[in-house]
Amino acid sequence: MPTLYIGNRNYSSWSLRPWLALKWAKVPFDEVVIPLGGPGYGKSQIPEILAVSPSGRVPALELHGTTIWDSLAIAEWAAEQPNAGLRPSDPLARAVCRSAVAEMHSGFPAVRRDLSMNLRRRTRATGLPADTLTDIHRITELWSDLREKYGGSGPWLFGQRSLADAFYAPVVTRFRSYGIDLPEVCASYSQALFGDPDFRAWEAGAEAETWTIESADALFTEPTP
Ligand SMILES: N[C@@H](CCC(=O)N[C@@H](CS)C(=O)NCC(=O)O)C(=O)O
Repeated sequence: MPTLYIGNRNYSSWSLRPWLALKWAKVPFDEVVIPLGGPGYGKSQIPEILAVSPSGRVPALELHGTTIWDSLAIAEWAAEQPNAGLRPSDPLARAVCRSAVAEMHSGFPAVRRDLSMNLRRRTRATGLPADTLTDIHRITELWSDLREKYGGSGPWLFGQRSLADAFYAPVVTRFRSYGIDLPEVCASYSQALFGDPDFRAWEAGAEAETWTIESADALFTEPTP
């Protein structure tokens, strides 16, 4: 059975993505949580992670003695398993789905910087910089566009659950954590994730964790003057 090494459920957005993809693809796997935030954190030098992931980052999936060490590679592997159903069947829709996933995997640096995933957190972020607002606008435009063009058969971006939903799941939770006002179509899309049984299992795990990362919890604790 494969083993997925992940960071804390409350904070590790890159871990949540392939974890959901594996669950949604119905791939059985063991999981090991390696807490982030201690010595070496932020420098890819956490010794417990280096012992299982050559990049010094989680997630990593160990499979028959081989390691897959990136969220997208693991999610792609999950999508390739029989009957995974994580990609639209139409080739053009599939290419659009890949574009959405790629844009998330390589983009939105300001949202990642300012709205760090923190599942337990509920606040209202004020005074966000222009580049963060630009990222938020692009994400809501993308979700609205996908829902309108491809979402007809269900509540997800491409109707049925896909890799795109796994990749944007942490962003859905960030908008809730930081009280970002969303257009109706995006608010309603978010409910699909909040009601998903696999996501809820992850969330329950995050709520049960007692580790904290001070730098993440400190975001927006002071009201902006
Ligand atoms: N591009 C990588 C990014 C993985 C990543 O940044 N993981 C974070 C946790 S969410 C990590 O391992 N950080 C350890 C550190 O910063 O030292 C992926 O997509 O898997």
